[in-house]
Amino acid sequence: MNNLIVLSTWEHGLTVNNAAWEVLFKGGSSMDAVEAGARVSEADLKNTSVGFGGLPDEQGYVTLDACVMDSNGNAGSVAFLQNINHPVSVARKVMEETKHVMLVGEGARQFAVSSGFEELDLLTPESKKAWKQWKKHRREMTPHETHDTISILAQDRQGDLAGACTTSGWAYKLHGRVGDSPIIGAGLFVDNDIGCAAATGLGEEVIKTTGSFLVVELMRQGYDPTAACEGALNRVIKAHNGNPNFQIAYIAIRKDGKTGSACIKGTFDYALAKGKINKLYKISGII
Ligand code: SD4
Repeated sequence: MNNLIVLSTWEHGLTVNNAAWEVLFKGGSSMDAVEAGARVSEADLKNTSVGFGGLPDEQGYVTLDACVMDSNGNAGSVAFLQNINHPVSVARKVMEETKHVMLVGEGARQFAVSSGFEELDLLTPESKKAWKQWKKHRREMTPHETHDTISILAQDRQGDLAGACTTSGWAYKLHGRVGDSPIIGAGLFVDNDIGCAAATGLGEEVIKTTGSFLVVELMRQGYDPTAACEGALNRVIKAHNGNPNFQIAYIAIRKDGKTGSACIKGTFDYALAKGKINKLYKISGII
């Protein structure tokens, strides 16, 4: 029997992990676990980077990105989705019930509604107030400032791996902007023979380096999970002449259950549930 593992981004990963762990503990699959975990964050009104209560784009629209990938290499994703509370579950439905991997915008919304998802206004009075305040100065925010994207990875009793990402993305982004979180290979990648990885931080730079895929490929080459995360970050650092002024962090689980993480600069918190202990870890940047 395998050790159960849940690994997720940021401090609120602790509550996310609890929900995922409960699923694993009852014998559920890693896919069921990561979806259950991600949904906790999506429903959390205090989290202004994910789902309901997420900060809007510059025009005041909350637009959501999410994806899932399972142990069979199946993937599903939604991007620029509006008025639907649980994009991670819509992404799973895209994976399981369509011939496609990715649905975006109005088409994704229509698919969600026809699949029985409830429509609601995701802009809370608090987020609306913050957006109105922001409009007065229009200062550019970085994902590092509004950094609560949930990326979650899990390994179940069978040793099978799965992952999910869900976010409202870069606060006050251009209308139509899509980040790394719904892009398979960028925000998330799972190879059940090797391991899985997921990202948080400046999505544009994660996309340009196909970050999570790269972390998994480095593990395939023999890098340990933390070294693989560092290797992927070093590509970004090199592209920015050794001194990028933004944050990216990766989390990774190798097939043998070893976990790892790395971030570019400052600090990054991740939550790891393993061997019945669910704990927050703080790491420092590699530059
Ligand atoms: C994005 N990667 O949309 C997301 C933002 C993020 O923590 O991770 N924030 O670019």
